[in-house]
Amino acid sequence: MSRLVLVLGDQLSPELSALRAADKDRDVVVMAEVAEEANYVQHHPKKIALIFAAMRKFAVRLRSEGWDVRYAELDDTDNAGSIPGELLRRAEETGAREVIATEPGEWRLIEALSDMPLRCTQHADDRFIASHEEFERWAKGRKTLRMEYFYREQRKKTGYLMEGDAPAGGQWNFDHDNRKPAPDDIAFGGPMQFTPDAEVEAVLELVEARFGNWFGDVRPFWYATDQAQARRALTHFVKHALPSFGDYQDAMVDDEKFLYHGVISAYINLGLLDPREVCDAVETAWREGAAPLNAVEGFIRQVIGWREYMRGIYFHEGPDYPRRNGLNHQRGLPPLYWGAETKMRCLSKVVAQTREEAYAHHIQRLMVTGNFALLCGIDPAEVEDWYMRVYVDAYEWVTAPNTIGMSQFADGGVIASKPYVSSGSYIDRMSDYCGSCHYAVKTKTGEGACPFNLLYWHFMDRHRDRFEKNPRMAQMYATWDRMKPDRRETVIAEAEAFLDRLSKGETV
Ligand code: FAD
Ligand code: DLZ
Ligand code: SF4
Repeated sequence: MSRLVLVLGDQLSPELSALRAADKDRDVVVMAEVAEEANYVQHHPKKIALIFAAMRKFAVRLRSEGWDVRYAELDDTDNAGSIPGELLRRAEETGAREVIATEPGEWRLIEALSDMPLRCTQHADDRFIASHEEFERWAKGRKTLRMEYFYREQRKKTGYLMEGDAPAGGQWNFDHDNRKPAPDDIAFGGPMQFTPDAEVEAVLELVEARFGNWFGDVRPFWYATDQAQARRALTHFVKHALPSFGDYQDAMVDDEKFLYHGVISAYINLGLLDPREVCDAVETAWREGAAPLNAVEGFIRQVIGWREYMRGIYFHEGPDYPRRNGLNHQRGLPPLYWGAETKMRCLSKVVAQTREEAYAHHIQRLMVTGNFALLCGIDPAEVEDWYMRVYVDAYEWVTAPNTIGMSQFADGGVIASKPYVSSGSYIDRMSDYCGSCHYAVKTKTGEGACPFNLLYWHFMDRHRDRFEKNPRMAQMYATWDRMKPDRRETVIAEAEAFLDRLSKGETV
Protein backbone atom coordinates (compact mmCIF):
# COMPACT_ATOMS: atom_id res chain seq x y z
CA MET A 1 0.00 0.00 0.00
CA SER A 2 1.28 3.44 -0.86
CA ARG A 3 2.12 6.01 1.78
CA LEU A 4 1.71 9.79 1.56
CA VAL A 5 4.85 11.91 1.60
CA LEU A 6 4.11 15.44 2.80
CA VAL A 7 6.22 18.27 1.35
CA LEU A 8 5.35 21.65 2.90
CA GLY A 9 5.86 25.03 1.27
CA ASP A 10 9.11 25.64 3.17
CA GLN A 11 10.44 22.13 2.58
CA LEU A 12 11.40 22.44 -1.08
CA SER A 13 14.66 20.51 -0.79
CA PRO A 14 15.48 17.54 -3.00
CA GLU A 15 17.26 15.87 -0.07
CA LEU A 16 14.36 16.38 2.35
CA SER A 17 14.29 13.67 5.04
CA ALA A 18 10.68 12.71 4.16
CA LEU A 19 11.66 12.12 0.52
CA ARG A 20 14.70 10.13 1.58
CA ALA A 21 12.49 7.91 3.76
CA ALA A 22 10.00 7.28 0.96
CA ASP A 23 9.88 4.87 -1.96
CA LYS A 24 9.47 6.56 -5.35
CA ASP A 25 7.95 3.41 -6.80
CA ARG A 26 5.03 3.14 -4.41
CA ASP A 27 4.60 6.33 -2.37
CA VAL A 28 2.70 9.49 -3.33
CA VAL A 29 3.96 13.02 -2.69
CA VAL A 30 1.34 15.47 -1.37
CA MET A 31 1.81 19.20 -1.87
CA ALA A 32 -0.96 21.74 -1.34
CA GLU A 33 -1.56 25.46 -1.54
CA VAL A 34 -4.10 25.86 1.24
CA ALA A 35 -6.13 28.73 2.65
CA GLU A 36 -5.24 27.86 6.24
CA GLU A 37 -1.49 28.37 5.70
CA ALA A 38 -2.06 31.49 3.63
CA ASN A 39 -4.45 32.96 6.24
CA TYR A 40 -3.09 32.06 9.66
CA VAL A 41 -1.34 35.38 9.45
CA GLN A 42 -1.95 37.80 6.58
CA HIS A 43 1.42 37.22 4.88
CA HIS A 44 2.94 39.80 2.55
CA PRO A 45 1.61 38.96 -0.96
CA LYS A 46 5.20 38.67 -2.26
CA LYS A 47 5.90 35.97 0.30
CA ILE A 48 2.79 34.00 -0.71
CA ALA A 49 3.74 34.40 -4.37
CA LEU A 50 7.28 33.21 -3.72
CA ILE A 51 6.09 30.15 -1.81
CA PHE A 52 3.39 29.13 -4.30
CA ALA A 53 5.64 29.68 -7.35
CA ALA A 54 8.50 27.75 -5.78
CA MET A 55 6.12 24.95 -4.70
CA ARG A 56 4.75 24.60 -8.23
CA LYS A 57 8.24 24.44 -9.73
CA PHE A 58 9.39 21.93 -7.13
CA ALA A 59 6.39 19.71 -7.91
CA VAL A 60 7.35 19.79 -11.62
CA ARG A 61 10.91 18.82 -10.68
CA LEU A 62 9.79 15.92 -8.48
CA ARG A 63 7.53 14.61 -11.27
CA SER A 64 10.41 14.81 -13.72
CA GLU A 65 12.44 12.72 -11.28
CA GLY A 66 9.75 10.03 -11.30
CA TRP A 67 7.62 10.89 -8.25
CA ASP A 68 3.83 10.65 -8.30
CA VAL A 69 2.93 14.13 -7.04
CA ARG A 70 -0.63 15.08 -6.05
CA TYR A 71 -0.57 18.88 -6.08
CA ALA A 72 -3.50 21.08 -5.05
CA GLU A 73 -3.62 24.63 -6.35
CA LEU A 74 -5.36 27.19 -4.14
CA ASP A 75 -8.31 27.60 -6.48
CA ASP A 76 -8.93 23.88 -7.11
CA THR A 77 -12.59 23.25 -6.33
CA ASP A 78 -11.91 20.16 -4.22
CA ASN A 79 -9.04 21.79 -2.25
CA ALA A 80 -9.67 20.83 1.40
CA GLY A 81 -8.25 24.13 2.68
CA SER A 82 -5.75 22.81 5.21
CA ILE A 83 -2.73 20.52 5.32
CA PRO A 84 -4.42 17.80 7.43
CA GLY A 85 -7.54 18.13 5.22
CA GLU A 86 -5.49 17.62 2.06
CA LEU A 87 -3.73 14.59 3.56
CA LEU A 88 -7.07 13.02 4.46
CA ARG A 89 -8.44 13.71 0.97
CA ARG A 90 -5.38 12.12 -0.65
CA ALA A 91 -5.56 9.17 1.76
CA GLU A 92 -9.10 8.51 0.60
CA GLU A 93 -8.05 8.91 -3.03
CA THR A 94 -5.08 6.52 -2.82
CA GLY A 95 -6.03 4.21 0.03
CA ALA A 96 -2.91 5.26 1.95
CA ARG A 97 -3.05 5.02 5.75
CA GLU A 98 0.33 6.37 6.63
CA VAL A 99 2.05 9.74 6.23
CA ILE A 100 5.78 10.36 6.03
CA ALA A 101 6.66 13.96 6.94
CA THR A 102 9.62 16.12 7.81
CA GLU A 103 9.00 17.90 11.10
CA PRO A 104 7.41 21.30 10.33
CA GLY A 105 9.04 24.49 11.62
CA GLU A 106 6.09 25.43 13.78
CA TRP A 107 4.48 23.86 16.85
CA ARG A 108 1.01 24.52 15.36
CA LEU A 109 1.61 22.20 12.39
CA ILE A 110 3.60 19.62 14.37
CA GLU A 111 0.57 19.26 16.65
CA ALA A 112 -1.90 19.23 13.74
CA LEU A 113 0.00 16.35 12.10
CA SER A 114 0.18 14.46 15.40
CA ASP A 115 -3.58 14.82 15.92
CA MET A 116 -4.58 13.40 12.51
CA PRO A 117 -6.46 10.11 12.27
CA LEU A 118 -3.63 8.80 10.03
CA ARG A 119 -0.32 7.45 11.32
CA CYS A 120 2.23 10.18 10.70
CA THR A 121 5.98 9.80 11.16
CA GLN A 122 7.73 13.15 11.45
CA HIS A 123 11.38 12.76 10.53
CA ALA A 124 14.00 15.17 11.84
CA ASP A 125 14.56 18.20 9.62
CA ASP A 126 18.25 17.55 9.01
CA ARG A 127 18.61 20.51 6.68
CA PHE A 128 19.53 22.23 9.95
CA ILE A 129 23.09 21.70 11.09
CA ALA A 130 22.23 21.19 14.77
CA SER A 131 19.62 18.59 15.73
CA HIS A 132 17.20 19.09 18.66
CA GLU A 133 19.20 16.52 20.65
CA GLU A 134 22.44 18.36 20.02
CA PHE A 135 20.94 21.69 21.11
CA GLU A 136 19.48 20.11 24.25
CA ARG A 137 22.86 18.56 25.12
CA TRP A 138 24.49 21.96 24.69
CA ALA A 139 21.79 23.78 26.71
CA LYS A 140 21.70 21.27 29.57
CA GLY A 141 23.02 22.64 32.84
CA ARG A 142 23.88 26.09 31.42
CA LYS A 143 22.71 29.10 33.38
CA THR A 144 22.56 31.24 30.26
CA LEU A 145 22.19 30.18 26.64
CA ARG A 146 24.41 32.69 24.87
CA MET A 147 24.80 32.32 21.11
CA GLU A 148 28.56 32.90 21.07
CA TYR A 149 29.35 29.63 22.89
CA PHE A 150 26.90 27.66 20.78
CA TYR A 151 28.51 29.15 17.69
CA ARG A 152 32.01 28.04 18.71
CA GLU A 153 30.72 24.48 19.12
CA GLN A 154 29.25 24.66 15.61
CA ARG A 155 32.54 25.96 14.20
CA LYS A 156 34.43 23.04 15.73
CA LYS A 157 31.81 20.54 14.58
CA THR A 158 31.55 21.77 10.99
CA GLY A 159 35.21 22.75 10.61
CA TYR A 160 34.27 26.08 8.98
CA LEU A 161 37.10 28.62 9.32
CA MET A 162 39.12 26.29 11.52
CA GLU A 163 42.84 25.76 11.40
CA GLY A 164 43.22 22.56 13.36
CA ASP A 165 41.59 23.24 16.74
CA ALA A 166 42.01 27.00 16.46
CA PRO A 167 39.79 29.56 14.75
CA ALA A 168 41.19 31.02 11.53
CA GLY A 169 42.89 34.36 12.17
CA GLY A 170 43.23 33.54 15.88
CA GLN A 171 39.77 34.89 16.80
CA TRP A 172 36.30 33.38 16.89
CA ASN A 173 34.56 36.66 16.20
CA PHE A 174 35.49 39.71 14.12
CA ASP A 175 32.42 41.73 15.01
CA HIS A 176 34.39 44.77 16.16
CA ASP A 177 35.57 45.17 12.51
CA ASN A 178 32.00 44.99 11.25
CA ARG A 179 30.43 48.19 12.50
CA LYS A 180 31.38 50.75 9.91
CA PRO A 181 28.78 53.47 9.37
CA ALA A 182 26.92 54.09 6.13
CA PRO A 183 29.34 54.30 3.18
CA ASP A 184 29.15 57.14 0.63
CA ASP A 185 29.09 54.81 -2.38
CA ILE A 186 27.71 51.31 -2.69
CA ALA A 187 29.48 49.12 -5.22
CA PHE A 188 26.73 46.47 -5.26
CA GLY A 189 23.64 46.79 -7.43
CA GLY A 190 21.55 44.57 -5.15
CA PRO A 191 20.52 40.93 -5.25
CA MET A 192 20.17 39.12 -8.57
CA GLN A 193 16.67 39.68 -9.93
CA PHE A 194 14.65 37.27 -12.07
CA THR A 195 11.94 38.23 -14.55
CA PRO A 196 8.75 36.24 -13.84
CA ASP A 197 8.17 33.41 -16.34
CA ALA A 198 4.70 32.15 -17.29
CA GLU A 199 4.41 29.93 -14.21
CA VAL A 200 5.35 32.76 -11.85
CA GLU A 201 3.05 35.14 -13.74
CA ALA A 202 0.09 32.77 -13.17
CA VAL A 203 0.84 32.75 -9.45
CA LEU A 204 1.16 36.54 -9.34
CA GLU A 205 -2.29 36.86 -10.89
CA LEU A 206 -3.75 34.43 -8.35
CA VAL A 207 -2.11 36.26 -5.45
CA GLU A 208 -3.23 39.66 -6.72
CA ALA A 209 -6.80 38.40 -6.97
CA ARG A 210 -6.87 36.66 -3.58
CA PHE A 211 -4.48 38.63 -1.37
CA GLY A 212 -3.91 41.87 -3.28
CA ASN A 213 -5.51 44.01 -0.55
CA TRP A 214 -3.18 42.79 2.21
CA PHE A 215 -0.15 44.89 3.23
CA GLY A 216 2.60 44.65 0.61
CA ASP A 217 3.22 45.05 -3.11
CA VAL A 218 3.06 41.92 -5.28
CA ARG A 219 4.91 43.61 -8.14
CA PRO A 220 7.57 44.08 -9.25
CA PHE A 221 8.36 40.45 -8.36
CA TRP A 222 11.96 39.41 -8.80
CA TYR A 223 12.73 36.66 -6.27
CA ALA A 224 14.31 33.37 -7.38
CA THR A 225 11.73 30.60 -7.47
CA ASP A 226 13.80 27.45 -7.98
CA GLN A 227 17.08 25.97 -6.83
CA ALA A 228 19.02 26.89 -9.98
CA GLN A 229 18.00 30.54 -9.74
CA ALA A 230 18.69 30.66 -5.99
CA ARG A 231 22.16 29.26 -6.65
CA ARG A 232 22.81 31.99 -9.20
CA ALA A 233 21.68 34.57 -6.64
CA LEU A 234 24.11 33.07 -4.12
CA THR A 235 27.02 33.17 -6.57
CA HIS A 236 26.17 36.78 -7.41
CA PHE A 237 26.18 37.71 -3.70
CA VAL A 238 29.48 35.93 -3.00
CA LYS A 239 31.19 37.57 -5.93
CA HIS A 240 29.84 41.11 -5.68
CA ALA A 241 28.68 41.76 -2.11
CA LEU A 242 30.46 39.41 0.29
CA PRO A 243 33.82 41.24 0.26
CA SER A 244 32.14 44.34 1.77
CA PHE A 245 29.42 42.48 3.72
CA GLY A 246 31.32 42.53 7.00
CA ASP A 247 32.37 46.17 7.00
CA TYR A 248 28.87 47.53 6.36
CA GLN A 249 26.74 44.80 7.92
CA ASP A 250 25.16 47.20 10.43
CA ALA A 251 24.91 50.27 8.18
CA MET A 252 21.67 51.76 6.82
CA VAL A 253 21.41 54.03 3.80
CA ASP A 254 18.32 56.08 2.94
CA ASP A 255 17.98 55.09 -0.73
CA GLU A 256 19.62 51.64 -0.54
CA LYS A 257 17.39 48.74 0.35
CA PHE A 258 19.97 45.99 0.27
CA LEU A 259 23.47 47.42 0.80
CA TYR A 260 25.79 44.40 0.85
CA HIS A 261 23.21 41.92 2.15
CA GLY A 262 22.53 38.64 0.40
CA VAL A 263 18.72 38.52 0.74
CA ILE A 264 19.10 34.78 0.76
CA SER A 265 17.33 33.97 4.04
CA ALA A 266 14.17 33.60 1.93
CA TYR A 267 15.83 30.89 -0.14
CA ILE A 268 17.48 29.05 2.74
CA ASN A 269 14.29 29.05 4.81
CA LEU A 270 12.28 27.73 1.85
CA GLY A 271 14.77 24.94 1.13
CA LEU A 272 16.01 26.25 -2.22
CA LEU A 273 19.48 26.68 -0.74
CA ASP A 274 21.08 24.44 1.85
CA PRO A 275 22.86 26.30 4.68
CA ARG A 276 25.93 24.10 4.17
CA GLU A 277 26.25 24.94 0.49
CA VAL A 278 25.90 28.63 1.35
CA CYS A 279 28.68 28.40 3.96
CA ASP A 280 30.84 26.30 1.60
CA ALA A 281 30.59 28.98 -1.10
CA VAL A 282 31.42 31.74 1.36
CA GLU A 283 34.35 29.89 2.94
CA THR A 284 35.74 29.03 -0.49
CA ALA A 285 35.73 32.73 -1.41
CA TRP A 286 37.92 33.41 1.63
CA ARG A 287 40.27 30.49 0.96
CA GLU A 288 40.69 31.74 -2.63
CA GLY A 289 41.46 35.25 -1.39
CA ALA A 290 38.28 36.74 -2.87
CA ALA A 291 36.78 37.91 0.44
CA PRO A 292 38.32 39.04 3.74
CA LEU A 293 38.05 37.06 6.95
CA ASN A 294 35.92 39.62 8.82
CA ALA A 295 33.23 39.40 6.14
CA VAL A 296 33.34 35.63 5.84
CA GLU A 297 33.40 35.00 9.58
CA GLY A 298 30.56 37.51 10.07
CA PHE A 299 28.45 35.75 7.47
CA ILE A 300 29.16 32.18 8.60
CA ARG A 301 28.37 33.21 12.19
CA GLN A 302 24.93 34.39 11.05
CA VAL A 303 24.18 31.08 9.37
CA ILE A 304 25.70 28.35 11.57
CA GLY A 305 25.48 30.51 14.70
CA TRP A 306 22.45 32.78 14.85
CA ARG A 307 20.18 30.87 12.50
CA GLU A 308 20.73 27.49 14.16
CA TYR A 309 20.69 28.98 17.65
CA MET A 310 17.35 30.74 17.02
CA ARG A 311 15.77 27.49 15.89
CA GLY A 312 17.25 25.70 18.90
CA ILE A 313 15.75 28.27 21.27
CA TYR A 314 12.31 28.07 19.62
CA PHE A 315 12.08 24.33 20.15
CA HIS A 316 13.85 24.36 23.52
CA GLU A 317 11.50 26.96 24.99
CA GLY A 318 8.24 25.34 23.86
CA PRO A 319 4.94 26.34 22.23
CA ASP A 320 4.16 29.21 24.62
CA TYR A 321 7.30 31.13 23.56
CA PRO A 322 5.69 33.38 20.89
CA ARG A 323 3.18 34.70 23.44
CA ARG A 324 5.61 35.67 26.20
CA ASN A 325 5.46 39.23 27.49
CA GLY A 326 8.18 39.52 30.11
CA LEU A 327 8.05 43.34 30.29
CA ASN A 328 4.23 43.40 30.35
CA HIS A 329 3.96 45.71 27.34
CA GLN A 330 0.34 46.34 26.33
CA ARG A 331 0.22 49.20 23.80
CA GLY A 332 -1.31 48.45 20.39
CA LEU A 333 0.84 48.50 17.24
CA PRO A 334 0.61 52.02 15.76
CA PRO A 335 -0.76 52.46 12.22
CA LEU A 336 2.62 53.75 10.99
CA TYR A 337 3.74 50.08 10.88
CA TRP A 338 1.14 49.64 8.14
CA GLY A 339 2.31 52.64 6.19
CA ALA A 340 0.38 55.46 7.88
CA GLU A 341 2.21 58.75 7.58
CA THR A 342 5.06 59.41 10.00
CA LYS A 343 7.55 62.23 10.22
CA MET A 344 10.24 59.85 11.46
CA ARG A 345 12.39 59.28 8.41
CA CYS A 346 14.00 56.05 9.63
CA LEU A 347 10.65 54.37 10.29
CA SER A 348 8.97 55.64 7.17
CA LYS A 349 11.84 54.38 4.97
CA VAL A 350 12.04 50.94 6.59
CA VAL A 351 8.27 50.42 6.45
CA ALA A 352 8.14 51.63 2.83
CA GLN A 353 10.83 49.22 1.67
CA THR A 354 9.19 46.43 3.67
CA ARG A 355 5.95 47.09 1.82
CA GLU A 356 7.75 47.09 -1.54
CA GLU A 357 10.15 44.17 -1.14
CA ALA A 358 8.98 42.17 1.91
CA TYR A 359 12.59 42.71 3.00
CA ALA A 360 14.59 44.79 5.45
CA HIS A 361 18.01 43.86 6.72
CA HIS A 362 18.87 42.89 10.26
CA ILE A 363 19.74 46.28 11.74
CA GLN A 364 16.68 47.88 10.16
CA ARG A 365 14.53 45.18 11.80
CA LEU A 366 16.34 45.32 15.14
CA MET A 367 17.30 48.97 15.64
CA VAL A 368 14.54 50.82 13.78
CA THR A 369 11.18 49.00 13.84
CA GLY A 370 12.11 46.69 16.74
CA ASN A 371 13.77 49.39 18.84
CA PHE A 372 10.81 51.76 18.38
CA ALA A 373 8.27 49.08 19.33
CA LEU A 374 10.24 48.15 22.45
CA LEU A 375 10.75 51.76 23.53
CA CYS A 376 7.02 52.46 23.06
CA GLY A 377 5.99 49.36 24.99
CA ILE A 378 4.04 47.68 22.17
CA ASP A 379 2.48 44.31 23.00
CA PRO A 380 5.12 41.81 21.78
CA ALA A 381 2.44 39.50 20.37
CA GLU A 382 1.40 42.32 18.03
CA VAL A 383 5.03 42.98 17.16
CA GLU A 384 5.64 39.32 16.40
CA ASP A 385 2.50 39.17 14.31
CA TRP A 386 3.75 42.16 12.29
CA TYR A 387 7.15 40.57 11.57
CA MET A 388 5.45 37.29 10.65
CA ARG A 389 3.23 39.13 8.20
CA VAL A 390 5.63 41.45 6.47
CA TYR A 391 8.88 39.60 5.78
CA VAL A 392 9.48 37.15 2.97
CA ASP A 393 11.65 34.92 5.20
CA ALA A 394 9.23 34.79 8.17
CA TYR A 395 8.39 31.41 9.71
CA GLU A 396 7.62 31.04 13.37
CA TRP A 397 10.75 29.00 14.27
CA VAL A 398 12.91 31.98 13.28
CA THR A 399 10.62 35.02 13.60
CA ALA A 400 9.53 34.30 17.18
CA PRO A 401 12.99 34.07 18.78
CA ASN A 402 14.22 37.07 16.80
CA THR A 403 11.19 39.15 17.75
CA ILE A 404 10.07 37.95 21.18
CA GLY A 405 13.62 37.25 22.36
CA MET A 406 16.23 39.30 20.60
CA SER A 407 14.18 42.36 19.70
CA GLN A 408 11.49 42.78 22.38
CA PHE A 409 13.20 41.18 25.42
CA ALA A 410 9.81 39.58 26.07
CA ASP A 411 11.38 36.21 26.97
CA GLY A 412 12.95 37.72 30.08
CA GLY A 413 16.50 37.48 28.77
CA VAL A 414 16.76 33.94 27.38
CA ILE A 415 18.41 35.25 24.19
CA ALA A 416 19.68 38.75 24.96
CA SER A 417 21.66 39.78 28.02
CA LYS A 418 20.23 43.29 27.75
CA PRO A 419 17.48 44.89 25.70
CA TYR A 420 18.39 46.22 22.24
CA VAL A 421 17.32 49.82 22.82
CA SER A 422 18.99 52.99 21.67
CA SER A 423 18.40 56.69 21.38
CA GLY A 424 18.56 58.43 18.01
CA SER A 425 22.34 58.71 18.17
CA TYR A 426 22.85 55.03 17.25
CA ILE A 427 20.61 55.42 14.17
CA ASP A 428 22.42 58.62 13.28
CA ARG A 429 25.82 56.95 13.56
CA MET A 430 24.87 53.94 11.45
CA SER A 431 22.68 55.61 8.81
CA ASP A 432 22.03 58.76 6.83
CA TYR A 433 18.30 58.84 7.69
CA CYS A 434 18.55 61.66 10.22
CA GLY A 435 19.87 64.21 7.72
CA SER A 436 16.51 64.31 5.93
CA CYS A 437 14.24 63.82 8.95
CA HIS A 438 11.64 66.25 10.28
CA TYR A 439 13.10 65.69 13.76
CA ALA A 440 16.56 66.73 14.92
CA VAL A 441 18.58 63.83 16.23
CA LYS A 442 20.85 66.06 18.29
CA THR A 443 17.88 67.72 20.01
CA LYS A 444 17.10 65.92 23.25
CA THR A 445 13.94 67.72 24.40
CA GLY A 446 11.60 70.42 23.20
CA GLU A 447 10.52 71.38 19.69
CA GLY A 448 11.70 68.89 17.06
CA ALA A 449 13.46 66.53 19.48
CA CYS A 450 14.03 63.08 18.00
CA PRO A 451 11.39 60.78 19.57
CA PHE A 452 13.97 58.02 20.09
CA ASN A 453 15.86 60.36 22.46
CA LEU A 454 12.80 60.85 24.67
CA LEU A 455 11.56 57.29 24.51
CA TYR A 456 14.94 55.80 25.35
CA TRP A 457 14.97 57.41 28.79
CA HIS A 458 11.28 56.70 29.31
CA PHE A 459 12.02 53.00 28.76
CA MET A 460 15.01 53.04 31.11
CA ASP A 461 13.06 54.87 33.78
CA ARG A 462 9.90 52.74 33.66
CA HIS A 463 11.91 49.49 33.75
CA ARG A 464 14.40 50.58 36.35
CA ASP A 465 13.54 47.76 38.76
CA ARG A 466 14.16 45.19 36.06
CA PHE A 467 17.43 46.52 34.62
CA GLU A 468 19.17 48.67 37.19
CA LYS A 469 21.26 45.77 38.49
CA ASN A 470 22.31 44.66 35.00
CA PRO A 471 26.04 45.52 34.86
CA ARG A 472 25.78 46.26 31.13
CA MET A 473 23.22 48.99 31.83
CA ALA A 474 24.67 50.51 34.98
CA GLN A 475 26.48 53.26 33.09
CA MET A 476 23.26 54.45 31.42
CA TYR A 477 21.47 54.60 34.77
CA ALA A 478 24.40 56.58 36.15
CA THR A 479 24.07 59.03 33.22
CA TRP A 480 20.33 59.35 33.86
CA ASP A 481 20.88 59.95 37.56
CA ARG A 482 23.42 62.68 36.83
CA MET A 483 20.81 64.70 34.91
CA LYS A 484 19.11 67.50 36.80
CA PRO A 485 15.71 66.42 38.23
CA ASP A 486 13.78 69.02 36.23
CA ARG A 487 15.45 67.81 33.02
CA ARG A 488 14.47 64.24 33.81
CA GLU A 489 10.90 65.39 34.45
CA THR A 490 10.82 67.21 31.11
CA VAL A 491 12.08 64.12 29.25
CA ILE A 492 9.47 61.87 30.87
CA ALA A 493 6.63 64.36 30.32
CA GLU A 494 7.55 64.84 26.65
CA ALA A 495 7.90 61.09 26.09
CA GLU A 496 4.47 60.57 27.63
CA ALA A 497 2.93 63.28 25.48
CA PHE A 498 4.46 61.57 22.42
CA LEU A 499 3.09 58.16 23.47
CA ASP A 500 -0.34 59.72 24.02
CA ARG A 501 -0.33 61.15 20.52
CA LEU A 502 0.78 57.79 19.17
CA SER A 503 -2.05 55.98 20.97
CA LYS A 504 -4.60 58.47 19.65
CA GLY A 505 -3.48 57.68 16.11
CA GLU A 506 -2.06 61.16 15.50
CA THR A 507 0.75 61.52 12.96
CA VAL A 508 4.04 61.52 14.85
P1 FAD B 1 22.35 38.62 5.60
O1 FAD B 1 22.56 39.88 6.35
O2 FAD B 1 22.97 38.51 4.26
O3 FAD B 1 22.76 37.43 6.58
C1 FAD B 1 23.14 36.15 6.19
C2 FAD B 1 22.22 35.04 6.62
O4 FAD B 1 22.36 34.76 7.99
C3 FAD B 1 20.74 35.31 6.43
O5 FAD B 1 20.35 34.98 5.14
C4 FAD B 1 20.09 34.39 7.47
O6 FAD B 1 19.87 33.11 6.92
C5 FAD B 1 21.15 34.29 8.55
N1 FAD B 1 20.81 35.13 9.70
C6 FAD B 1 21.39 36.30 10.03
N2 FAD B 1 20.91 36.73 11.21
C7 FAD B 1 19.99 35.83 11.60
C8 FAD B 1 19.15 35.74 12.72
N3 FAD B 1 19.14 36.66 13.70
N4 FAD B 1 18.31 34.69 12.79
C9 FAD B 1 18.29 33.75 11.82
N5 FAD B 1 19.07 33.79 10.74
C10 FAD B 1 19.92 34.81 10.64
N6 FAD B 1 15.44 36.06 9.79
C11 FAD B 1 14.70 35.18 9.11
O7 FAD B 1 15.24 34.36 8.37
N7 FAD B 1 13.35 35.17 9.24
C12 FAD B 1 12.69 36.05 10.04
O8 FAD B 1 11.45 36.02 10.12
C13 FAD B 1 13.45 37.00 10.76
N8 FAD B 1 12.84 37.91 11.56
C14 FAD B 1 13.61 38.81 12.25
C15 FAD B 1 12.96 39.70 13.12
C16 FAD B 1 13.70 40.60 13.84
C17 FAD B 1 13.02 41.54 14.79
C18 FAD B 1 15.10 40.63 13.69
C19 FAD B 1 15.91 41.59 14.48
C20 FAD B 1 15.74 39.75 12.85
C21 FAD B 1 15.01 38.82 12.12
N9 FAD B 1 15.63 37.89 11.27
C22 FAD B 1 14.87 36.98 10.60
C23 FAD B 1 17.10 37.83 11.15
C24 FAD B 1 17.72 38.67 10.04
O9 FAD B 1 17.24 39.98 10.13
C25 FAD B 1 17.44 38.09 8.67
O10 FAD B 1 17.83 36.73 8.63
C26 FAD B 1 18.22 38.82 7.60
O11 FAD B 1 17.90 40.19 7.63
C27 FAD B 1 17.92 38.23 6.25
O12 FAD B 1 18.46 39.00 5.22
P2 FAD B 1 19.73 38.52 4.38
O13 FAD B 1 19.49 37.17 3.82
O14 FAD B 1 20.03 39.64 3.45
O15 FAD B 1 20.79 38.40 5.52
C1 DLZ C 1 3.83 30.18 4.68
C2 DLZ C 1 3.07 29.19 3.83
C3 DLZ C 1 2.03 29.65 3.01
C4 DLZ C 1 1.69 31.09 2.89
N1 DLZ C 1 1.30 28.79 2.30
C5 DLZ C 1 1.57 27.48 2.33
C6 DLZ C 1 0.78 26.54 1.62
O1 DLZ C 1 -0.21 26.89 0.98
N2 DLZ C 1 1.14 25.25 1.68
C7 DLZ C 1 2.18 24.80 2.41
O2 DLZ C 1 2.48 23.61 2.42
N3 DLZ C 1 2.93 25.67 3.13
C8 DLZ C 1 2.66 26.98 3.12
N4 DLZ C 1 3.38 27.86 3.86
C9 DLZ C 1 4.46 27.34 4.70
C10 DLZ C 1 3.92 26.75 6.02
O3 DLZ C 1 3.13 27.72 6.69
C11 DLZ C 1 5.10 26.29 6.86
O4 DLZ C 1 5.45 25.02 6.41
C12 DLZ C 1 4.84 26.24 8.33
O5 DLZ C 1 4.56 27.51 8.84
C13 DLZ C 1 6.03 25.65 9.09
O6 DLZ C 1 7.18 26.41 8.93
FE1 SF4 D 1 14.86 58.48 13.17
FE2 SF4 D 1 15.27 60.36 15.07
FE3 SF4 D 1 16.96 60.12 13.03
FE4 SF4 D 1 14.51 61.06 12.62
S1 SF4 D 1 16.10 62.01 13.83
S2 SF4 D 1 15.59 59.56 11.35
S3 SF4 D 1 13.34 59.84 14.09
S4 SF4 D 1 16.57 58.59 14.61
